[in-house]
Amino acid sequence: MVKASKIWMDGRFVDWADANVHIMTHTLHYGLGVFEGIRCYECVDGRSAIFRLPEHTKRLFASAHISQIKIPFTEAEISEASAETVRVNGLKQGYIRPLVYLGAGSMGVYPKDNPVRVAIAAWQWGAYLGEDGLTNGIRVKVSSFSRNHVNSGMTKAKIVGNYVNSILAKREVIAAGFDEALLLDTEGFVSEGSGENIFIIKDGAIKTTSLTSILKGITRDAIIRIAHDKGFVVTEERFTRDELYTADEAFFTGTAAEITPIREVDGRLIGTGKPGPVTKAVQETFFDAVKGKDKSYDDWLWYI
Ligand code: PPE
Repeated sequence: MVKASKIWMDGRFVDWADANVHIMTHTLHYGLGVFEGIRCYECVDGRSAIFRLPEHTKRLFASAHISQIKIPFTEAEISEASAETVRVNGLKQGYIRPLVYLGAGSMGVYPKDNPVRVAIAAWQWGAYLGEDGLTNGIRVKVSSFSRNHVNSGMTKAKIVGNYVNSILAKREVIAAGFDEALLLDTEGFVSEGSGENIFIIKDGAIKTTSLTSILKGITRDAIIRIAHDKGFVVTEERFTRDELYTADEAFFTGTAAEITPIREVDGRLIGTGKPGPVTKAVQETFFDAVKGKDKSYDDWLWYI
């Protein structure tokens, strides 16, 4: 990670080196906190734009609502602070990480009087699954760990502790020589990657998983709109791992992962084993959109 110089903490900027928390921070012990991941891109006209900032802020507040955490700032304040964090660090492009957590106070799982604290960091972050992955696709393995059951982890909330599930899966598949993990839900249907939603293409039709056990990805939503604009039919429904094995194309979507083609799953090539035409078309439009090149998606950009 390339360090930036300042981090926003509870309403003011502090130096990167001083952005510390007390060891009795409740979230550190028990995992109840919520966060976002947002990208800022350098546009073709030289300006910088944050991709779908209000939607990310809204999801942060929804995650907090699910977690019964009251954020002591308004959505407008958090959006503005996110933009300001990019500005003060002089970043043309980068990744923004708002984090809401429970500070030191009560111990034990019941956070009786713990203060709600908010931090926003931003840093340079390249291709999450590698430049080669973006271009040529990645090798994926279905993890032996299931995605959190919908009644144990709240999968619509981007809760800190939910990511234990993702880390277990990711470590397992990296150790087995793969690039990314795919998790199935507790009934055995395809759910999502450790930090990505998934799409498959078969005979020109696009399918993505329904909103059951997944995070409602903002990139997923963007791809659905882009695909519709290109005249594709997109269905949202559960599918099985063998439907994925026999797809013509597949790709992951996520803020960090952007649009990453999947070239192999569990040792089986997807289609030709190279990114297919539909994947390449939506990926290209996505990058044109985030960089302000395709003006039909300008409503997604928050210029700073
Ligand atoms: N599912 C999960 C579990 C997930 O964490 C993400 C984002 C997505 C789907 C895609 O959501 P969206 O970014 O709104 O399209 N994962 C974030 C964290 C990655 C990390 O390693 O940190 C991200 O992409 O920013």
